[in-house]
Amino acid sequence: MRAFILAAGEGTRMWPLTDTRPKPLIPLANKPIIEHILDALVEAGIEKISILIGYEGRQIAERYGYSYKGAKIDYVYQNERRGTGDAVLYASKYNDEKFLILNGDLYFEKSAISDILGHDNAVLGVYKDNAESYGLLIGDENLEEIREKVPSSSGLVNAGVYVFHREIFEYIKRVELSPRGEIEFTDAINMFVKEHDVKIVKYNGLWLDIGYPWHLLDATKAYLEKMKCEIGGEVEENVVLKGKVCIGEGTKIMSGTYIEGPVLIGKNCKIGPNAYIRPYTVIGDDCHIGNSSEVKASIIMNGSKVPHFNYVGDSVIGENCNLGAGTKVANLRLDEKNIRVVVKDKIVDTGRRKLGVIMGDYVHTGINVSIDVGTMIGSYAAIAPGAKIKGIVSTRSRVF
Ligand code: TTP
Repeated sequence: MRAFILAAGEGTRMWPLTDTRPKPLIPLANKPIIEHILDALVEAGIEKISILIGYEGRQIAERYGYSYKGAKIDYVYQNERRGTGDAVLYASKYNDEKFLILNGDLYFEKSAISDILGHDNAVLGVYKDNAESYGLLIGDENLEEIREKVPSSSGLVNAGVYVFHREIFEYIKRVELSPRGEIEFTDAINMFVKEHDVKIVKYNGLWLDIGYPWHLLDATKAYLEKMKCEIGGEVEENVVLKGKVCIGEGTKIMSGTYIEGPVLIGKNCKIGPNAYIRPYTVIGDDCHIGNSSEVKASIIMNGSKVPHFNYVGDSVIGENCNLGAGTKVANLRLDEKNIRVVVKDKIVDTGRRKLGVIMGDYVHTGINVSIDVGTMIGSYAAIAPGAKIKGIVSTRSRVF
């Protein structure tokens, strides 16, 4: 069966991490989200993969080319972003009878694919205690309706993985624009279920969706808990590694460093001397965490440096950033209330008491910069020594 991956969204809520890359290329545990999907597809025996690309889509095509671990890949360009239904309709150019359709911004295991493949028309469902921000699957064995954002609900929700016969395209063509002005795939499914059986396939494995940047921290935590581990690299004397600590080839962990797993460290990094890395941290390739720097439950992407006397907690640091000596990140409000941030001009409660900074790529801070809770810093920003920053720092800006 052909897999059709929807990877053309703009991921605006993920700013600043989507400043420089499409959302499917954001790394989860040092591997782009879409690569986890490609791996699951190949492991489940899928041989034809089509990827719908749009925003910054060239990066996806350049990275994966025309084959991946034996599967053939091709790309379709979505000219205009008109909604998920419109996105799925681009698959109609292929002659296949049936399609496996997947959102390109989710993490799931191979069993999600193998569970659903045998069906004719089916939607994958995953259980959520708090289902109100998802599409609730109404029905028992057969789907009766996907109901969006039902307050105080729990149950199986739409996991963004579907199998549909090509007849679904006719239903998408009949969908009217939703209140937010988009052609919604779920509207087409709700019409389709009135005339066809659509199975609800329950999936019990790990399923992680990432809508806002801080969801990447939650997804990382869940992923690291299940991760299997290898220690490559070089570990000097007087290093303490507690619990599950995965270390990539060419990485050097220097004396006096204390690491509490689960922690994942990529290739060719320099850690220490005397660094402290706390649970649920992921460090990419070619990073440096230096003397007296502490990193807690954070993601440090490829090529970034946290080199001297830094504290980074509950934060995402993009690629190729450099923190000046003594730059520190606050991750807890004094009143310990939930941290709220502005996303697309609206205040959003992150639901987290602890959140540090979300930093795009190529950000540089001078010495002793103080970054307040929930600060979002656009890519290529430069922050002068001693600055105190909070709120939103625009892409490419200079802060004095
Ligand atoms: P959404 O989460 O609705 O959109 P998005 O990823 O652009 O995020 P944001 O709201 O932050 O801007 O998309 C669900 C999936 O469908 C996701 O994998 C992206 C994909 N998609 C397309 O490929 N084309 C589209 O036109 C839309 C709306 C989504």
